Amino acid sequence: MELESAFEGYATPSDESYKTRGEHAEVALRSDPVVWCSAQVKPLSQAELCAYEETGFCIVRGLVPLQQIEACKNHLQTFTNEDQLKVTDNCRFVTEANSTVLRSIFAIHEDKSPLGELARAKFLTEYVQQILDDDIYVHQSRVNLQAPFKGTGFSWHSDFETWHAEDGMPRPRSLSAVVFLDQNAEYNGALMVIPGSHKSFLRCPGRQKGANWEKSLQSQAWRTTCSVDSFRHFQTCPIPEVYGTPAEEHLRQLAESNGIKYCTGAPGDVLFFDSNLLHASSGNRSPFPRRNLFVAFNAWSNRLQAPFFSEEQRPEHVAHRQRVERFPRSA
Ligand SMILES: O=C(O)CCC(=O)C(=O)O
Repeated sequence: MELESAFEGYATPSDESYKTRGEHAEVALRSDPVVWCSAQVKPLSQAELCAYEETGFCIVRGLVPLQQIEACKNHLQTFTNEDQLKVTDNCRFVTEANSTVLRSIFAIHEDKSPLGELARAKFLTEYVQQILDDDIYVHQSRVNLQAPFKGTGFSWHSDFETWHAEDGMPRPRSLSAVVFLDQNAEYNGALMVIPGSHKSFLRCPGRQKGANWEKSLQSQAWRTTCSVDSFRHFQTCPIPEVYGTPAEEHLRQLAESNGIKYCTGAPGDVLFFDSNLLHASSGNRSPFPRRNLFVAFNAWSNRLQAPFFSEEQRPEHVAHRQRVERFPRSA
Protein backbone atom coordinates (compact mmCIF):
# COMPACT_ATOMS: atom_id res chain seq x y z
CA MET A 1 0.00 0.00 0.00
CA GLU A 2 1.25 3.49 -0.84
CA LEU A 3 2.01 5.71 2.14
CA GLU A 4 -0.32 8.35 0.70
CA SER A 5 -3.37 6.12 0.78
CA ALA A 6 -2.55 4.90 4.30
CA PHE A 7 -3.06 8.47 5.50
CA GLU A 8 -6.22 9.19 3.57
CA GLY A 9 -8.68 11.09 5.70
CA TYR A 10 -6.11 12.55 8.08
CA ALA A 11 -5.38 16.27 8.34
CA THR A 12 -2.82 17.33 5.76
CA PRO A 13 0.42 18.66 7.18
CA SER A 14 1.72 21.79 5.49
CA ASP A 15 4.67 19.77 4.17
CA GLU A 16 6.06 16.25 4.28
CA SER A 17 8.79 16.92 6.87
CA TYR A 18 7.18 15.19 9.80
CA LYS A 19 5.28 12.39 8.16
CA THR A 20 5.02 9.42 10.55
CA ARG A 21 2.93 6.34 11.50
CA GLY A 22 3.30 4.91 8.01
CA GLU A 23 4.28 1.51 6.74
CA HIS A 24 7.99 1.84 7.44
CA ALA A 25 10.35 3.41 9.94
CA GLU A 26 12.52 6.09 8.31
CA VAL A 27 14.93 8.82 9.31
CA ALA A 28 14.34 12.34 8.01
CA LEU A 29 16.18 15.58 8.68
CA ARG A 30 14.51 18.13 10.92
CA SER A 31 13.48 21.09 8.81
CA ASP A 32 12.97 23.63 11.59
CA PRO A 33 15.26 25.61 13.92
CA VAL A 34 15.97 24.43 17.47
CA VAL A 35 16.74 27.86 18.91
CA TRP A 36 14.38 30.39 17.42
CA CYS A 37 15.80 33.62 18.89
CA SER A 38 18.78 35.30 17.27
CA ALA A 39 20.70 37.53 19.63
CA GLN A 40 19.09 37.53 23.05
CA VAL A 41 21.56 36.80 25.89
CA LYS A 42 19.29 36.31 28.91
CA PRO A 43 18.69 34.10 30.81
CA LEU A 44 20.86 31.75 28.70
CA SER A 45 24.11 33.15 27.32
CA GLN A 46 24.94 32.91 23.63
CA ALA A 47 27.34 30.03 24.38
CA GLU A 48 24.64 28.16 26.33
CA LEU A 49 22.17 28.66 23.50
CA CYS A 50 24.70 27.28 21.02
CA ALA A 51 25.22 24.22 23.24
CA TYR A 52 21.44 23.72 23.49
CA GLU A 53 21.13 23.96 19.73
CA GLU A 54 23.86 21.35 19.28
CA THR A 55 22.84 18.83 21.94
CA GLY A 56 19.09 19.53 22.29
CA PHE A 57 19.17 20.06 26.05
CA CYS A 58 20.68 21.95 28.96
CA ILE A 59 20.53 21.61 32.73
CA VAL A 60 20.31 24.74 34.89
CA ARG A 61 21.57 23.87 38.35
CA GLY A 62 19.80 25.06 41.50
CA LEU A 63 17.16 27.08 39.65
CA VAL A 64 14.32 26.26 42.06
CA PRO A 65 14.69 27.13 45.77
CA LEU A 66 14.75 24.01 47.96
CA GLN A 67 11.91 25.36 50.10
CA GLN A 68 9.67 25.37 47.04
CA ILE A 69 10.77 21.82 46.16
CA GLU A 70 9.89 20.64 49.69
CA ALA A 71 6.44 22.26 49.47
CA CYS A 72 5.84 20.40 46.19
CA LYS A 73 6.88 17.07 47.66
CA ASN A 74 4.65 17.60 50.71
CA HIS A 75 1.77 18.32 48.38
CA LEU A 76 2.47 15.13 46.41
CA GLN A 77 1.91 13.08 49.56
CA THR A 78 -1.78 14.01 49.36
CA PHE A 79 -2.07 12.05 46.10
CA THR A 80 -1.15 8.75 47.70
CA ASN A 81 -4.49 8.55 49.46
CA GLU A 82 -6.47 5.99 47.40
CA ASP A 83 -9.86 7.32 48.45
CA GLN A 84 -8.99 10.73 47.16
CA LEU A 85 -7.82 9.31 43.83
CA LYS A 86 -11.06 7.40 43.37
CA VAL A 87 -13.22 10.49 43.57
CA THR A 88 -11.10 12.60 41.26
CA ASP A 89 -11.53 12.75 37.47
CA ASN A 90 -10.43 9.33 36.29
CA CYS A 91 -7.72 9.32 33.66
CA ARG A 92 -5.78 12.28 35.05
CA PHE A 93 -4.08 9.65 37.18
CA VAL A 94 -2.13 6.90 35.47
CA THR A 95 -0.94 3.85 37.37
CA GLU A 96 1.85 1.46 36.49
CA ALA A 97 0.51 -1.42 34.38
CA ASN A 98 -1.23 -4.13 36.43
CA SER A 99 -0.71 -2.15 39.60
CA THR A 100 -2.20 0.54 41.82
CA VAL A 101 1.17 2.32 42.06
CA LEU A 102 0.83 5.86 40.79
CA ARG A 103 2.93 6.57 37.68
CA SER A 104 1.84 10.01 36.44
CA ILE A 105 -0.48 12.86 37.39
CA PHE A 106 -1.51 15.04 34.46
CA ALA A 107 -2.61 18.69 34.17
CA ILE A 108 -0.71 19.52 37.32
CA HIS A 109 -0.13 23.14 36.24
CA GLU A 110 -3.87 23.78 36.59
CA ASP A 111 -3.83 22.99 40.31
CA LYS A 112 -3.84 25.75 42.88
CA SER A 113 -0.94 24.12 44.67
CA PRO A 114 2.83 24.52 45.04
CA LEU A 115 3.24 22.22 42.01
CA GLY A 116 0.81 24.28 39.94
CA GLU A 117 2.62 27.49 40.90
CA LEU A 118 6.00 26.03 40.09
CA ALA A 119 4.83 24.84 36.66
CA ARG A 120 3.83 28.43 35.76
CA ALA A 121 6.76 30.23 37.43
CA LYS A 122 8.32 33.10 35.52
CA PHE A 123 11.81 31.80 36.29
CA LEU A 124 10.93 28.75 34.14
CA THR A 125 8.90 30.38 31.40
CA GLU A 126 11.56 32.99 30.61
CA TYR A 127 14.00 30.27 29.51
CA VAL A 128 11.36 28.74 27.27
CA GLN A 129 10.36 32.10 25.77
CA GLN A 130 13.99 32.85 25.02
CA ILE A 131 14.58 29.56 23.17
CA LEU A 132 11.25 29.53 21.31
CA ASP A 133 11.19 33.32 20.77
CA ASP A 134 7.44 33.53 21.09
CA ASP A 135 4.61 33.78 23.57
CA ILE A 136 4.08 30.32 25.03
CA TYR A 137 1.49 28.11 26.74
CA VAL A 138 1.45 24.76 28.50
CA HIS A 139 0.77 21.93 26.07
CA GLN A 140 0.96 19.22 28.73
CA SER A 141 2.09 18.94 32.33
CA ARG A 142 2.60 15.97 34.56
CA VAL A 143 4.46 14.64 37.53
CA ASN A 144 6.17 11.33 36.81
CA LEU A 145 6.74 9.47 40.04
CA GLN A 146 9.09 6.55 39.25
CA ALA A 147 8.18 4.98 42.60
CA PRO A 148 10.86 3.17 44.65
CA PHE A 149 11.18 -0.50 43.57
CA LYS A 150 8.10 -0.15 41.29
CA GLY A 151 8.72 2.55 38.65
CA THR A 152 8.80 0.96 35.20
CA GLY A 153 10.32 3.74 33.13
CA PHE A 154 9.59 5.02 29.63
CA SER A 155 10.71 3.64 26.27
CA TRP A 156 12.68 5.70 23.77
CA HIS A 157 10.65 8.32 21.99
CA SER A 158 10.51 11.85 20.63
CA ASP A 159 7.72 13.84 22.29
CA PHE A 160 7.20 15.82 19.12
CA GLU A 161 6.52 12.68 17.09
CA THR A 162 3.53 11.96 19.36
CA TRP A 163 2.46 15.57 19.66
CA HIS A 164 2.49 15.96 15.87
CA ALA A 165 0.80 12.64 15.06
CA GLU A 166 -1.77 12.47 17.86
CA ASP A 167 -2.20 16.10 18.98
CA GLY A 168 -1.78 18.07 15.75
CA MET A 169 1.23 20.15 16.74
CA PRO A 170 2.51 21.50 13.43
CA ARG A 171 6.23 22.01 14.15
CA PRO A 172 8.80 21.24 16.85
CA ARG A 173 8.68 24.78 18.23
CA SER A 174 8.20 23.35 21.69
CA LEU A 175 10.21 21.99 24.61
CA SER A 176 9.93 20.52 28.09
CA ALA A 177 11.15 21.88 31.39
CA VAL A 178 11.81 19.07 33.87
CA VAL A 179 12.15 20.09 37.51
CA PHE A 180 13.98 17.50 39.60
CA LEU A 181 12.07 17.06 42.85
CA ASP A 182 14.38 14.27 44.04
CA GLN A 183 17.98 13.40 43.37
CA ASN A 184 18.05 12.00 39.82
CA ALA A 185 20.70 9.29 39.53
CA GLU A 186 21.47 6.40 37.20
CA TYR A 187 20.14 3.95 39.81
CA ASN A 188 16.69 5.51 40.29
CA GLY A 189 15.65 6.07 36.69
CA ALA A 190 17.25 9.37 35.66
CA LEU A 191 16.24 10.44 32.18
CA MET A 192 18.55 9.28 29.37
CA VAL A 193 18.93 11.31 26.18
CA ILE A 194 20.73 10.86 22.88
CA PRO A 195 22.47 14.23 22.43
CA GLY A 196 21.95 15.67 18.96
CA SER A 197 19.12 13.26 18.08
CA HIS A 198 16.71 16.20 17.89
CA LYS A 199 18.20 17.08 14.49
CA SER A 200 16.72 13.94 12.95
CA PHE A 201 13.06 13.04 12.77
CA LEU A 202 12.48 9.34 13.30
CA ARG A 203 9.33 8.33 11.47
CA CYS A 204 7.61 5.63 13.46
CA PRO A 205 5.72 2.75 11.89
CA GLY A 206 2.21 1.65 12.69
CA ARG A 207 -1.01 3.03 11.37
CA GLN A 208 -3.19 3.88 14.29
CA LYS A 209 -6.86 3.08 14.66
CA GLY A 210 -8.69 4.61 17.59
CA ALA A 211 -7.15 5.97 20.76
CA ASN A 212 -3.50 5.15 21.46
CA TRP A 213 -3.13 7.43 24.46
CA GLU A 214 -4.78 5.15 27.02
CA LYS A 215 -2.12 2.58 26.24
CA SER A 216 0.93 4.68 25.55
CA LEU A 217 0.77 6.62 28.82
CA GLN A 218 1.42 3.40 30.72
CA SER A 219 3.72 1.71 28.33
CA GLN A 220 4.49 2.01 24.66
CA ALA A 221 5.16 -1.69 24.35
CA TRP A 222 1.98 -3.24 25.71
CA ARG A 223 -1.68 -2.99 24.90
CA THR A 224 -3.74 -1.91 27.89
CA THR A 225 -7.31 -0.89 28.36
CA CYS A 226 -8.73 1.49 30.91
CA SER A 227 -12.32 1.17 32.01
CA VAL A 228 -13.97 4.42 32.96
CA ASP A 229 -15.38 3.46 36.32
CA SER A 230 -12.46 1.37 37.51
CA PHE A 231 -9.61 3.49 36.27
CA ARG A 232 -7.25 2.11 38.87
CA HIS A 233 -7.54 -1.39 37.44
CA PHE A 234 -6.01 -1.54 34.03
CA GLN A 235 -6.01 -4.77 32.10
CA THR A 236 -2.81 -5.50 30.27
CA CYS A 237 -2.48 -8.07 27.55
CA PRO A 238 0.81 -9.01 25.93
CA ILE A 239 0.30 -7.66 22.42
CA PRO A 240 3.16 -5.37 21.41
CA GLU A 241 2.06 -1.96 20.11
CA VAL A 242 4.54 0.23 18.32
CA TYR A 243 2.78 3.53 17.67
CA GLY A 244 5.19 6.33 18.43
CA THR A 245 8.11 3.96 18.97
CA PRO A 246 11.13 4.47 16.72
CA ALA A 247 12.82 1.50 15.06
CA GLU A 248 15.48 -0.12 17.26
CA GLU A 249 17.95 -0.03 14.37
CA HIS A 250 17.62 3.75 14.06
CA LEU A 251 17.98 4.21 17.81
CA ARG A 252 21.08 2.01 17.79
CA GLN A 253 22.70 3.97 14.94
CA LEU A 254 22.08 7.31 16.65
CA ALA A 255 23.25 6.03 20.05
CA GLU A 256 26.40 4.56 18.49
CA SER A 257 27.32 7.81 16.81
CA ASN A 258 26.19 10.30 19.49
CA GLY A 259 26.30 8.31 22.73
CA ILE A 260 23.73 8.26 25.54
CA LYS A 261 23.79 10.74 28.39
CA TYR A 262 22.15 10.43 31.79
CA CYS A 263 20.56 13.70 32.94
CA THR A 264 21.46 13.41 36.60
CA GLY A 265 21.14 16.14 39.17
CA ALA A 266 19.91 17.39 42.51
CA PRO A 267 16.49 18.61 43.66
CA GLY A 268 15.94 22.10 42.25
CA ASP A 269 17.92 21.50 39.05
CA VAL A 270 15.95 22.01 35.84
CA LEU A 271 16.47 20.18 32.56
CA PHE A 272 15.24 21.94 29.42
CA PHE A 273 15.03 19.70 26.37
CA ASP A 274 13.87 20.03 22.79
CA SER A 275 10.58 18.31 21.94
CA ASN A 276 12.25 16.19 19.26
CA LEU A 277 15.12 14.92 21.46
CA LEU A 278 15.07 11.14 21.87
CA HIS A 279 14.76 10.23 25.52
CA ALA A 280 13.87 7.29 27.79
CA SER A 281 14.27 6.09 31.35
CA SER A 282 14.94 2.72 32.91
CA GLY A 283 12.75 1.56 35.74
CA ASN A 284 13.46 2.39 39.35
CA ARG A 285 14.60 -0.64 41.33
CA SER A 286 16.22 1.50 44.02
CA PRO A 287 14.61 2.32 47.39
CA PHE A 288 14.66 6.01 46.43
CA PRO A 289 11.87 7.88 44.63
CA ARG A 290 12.57 9.81 41.45
CA ARG A 291 9.79 12.36 41.18
CA ASN A 292 10.01 14.96 38.42
CA LEU A 293 7.69 17.74 37.31
CA PHE A 294 7.43 17.84 33.50
CA VAL A 295 6.03 20.97 31.88
CA ALA A 296 5.82 20.89 28.09
CA PHE A 297 5.55 24.34 26.51
CA ASN A 298 4.51 25.14 22.96
CA ALA A 299 4.94 28.39 21.01
CA TRP A 300 1.70 30.31 20.81
CA SER A 301 2.07 30.53 17.01
CA ASN A 302 2.33 26.72 16.88
CA ARG A 303 -1.00 25.87 18.53
CA LEU A 304 -2.66 22.54 17.85
CA GLN A 305 -4.59 21.63 14.72
CA ALA A 306 -6.37 18.36 14.02
CA PRO A 307 -4.11 15.33 14.67
CA PHE A 308 -1.90 14.75 11.65
CA PHE A 309 -1.70 10.94 11.86
CA SER A 310 -4.35 9.71 14.23
CA GLU A 311 -8.08 9.26 13.99
CA GLU A 312 -8.78 10.53 17.50
CA GLN A 313 -7.42 13.56 19.27
CA ARG A 314 -6.21 13.09 22.82
CA PRO A 315 -8.19 14.55 25.72
CA GLU A 316 -7.71 18.02 27.12
CA HIS A 317 -5.74 16.96 30.19
CA VAL A 318 -3.11 15.30 27.97
CA ALA A 319 -2.97 17.91 25.17
CA HIS A 320 -4.39 21.31 25.99
CA ARG A 321 -6.44 23.10 23.35
CA GLN A 322 -9.15 24.94 25.25
CA ARG A 323 -7.77 25.57 28.72
CA VAL A 324 -4.66 27.48 27.71
CA GLU A 325 -3.08 30.43 29.48
CA ARG A 326 -0.87 32.59 27.29
CA PHE A 327 2.47 33.65 28.77
CA PRO A 328 3.47 36.76 26.80
CA ARG A 329 7.16 37.10 26.07
CA SER A 330 7.52 40.63 27.27
CA ALA A 331 5.65 40.18 30.58
O1 LIG B 1 9.80 10.49 33.55
C1 LIG B 1 10.50 9.88 32.75
O2 LIG B 1 11.39 9.13 33.11
C2 LIG B 1 10.32 10.03 31.25
C3 LIG B 1 9.08 10.75 30.91
C4 LIG B 1 8.85 10.95 29.49
O3 LIG B 1 9.57 10.52 28.65
C5 LIG B 1 7.69 11.70 29.07
O4 LIG B 1 6.87 12.07 29.94
O5 LIG B 1 7.55 11.94 27.86
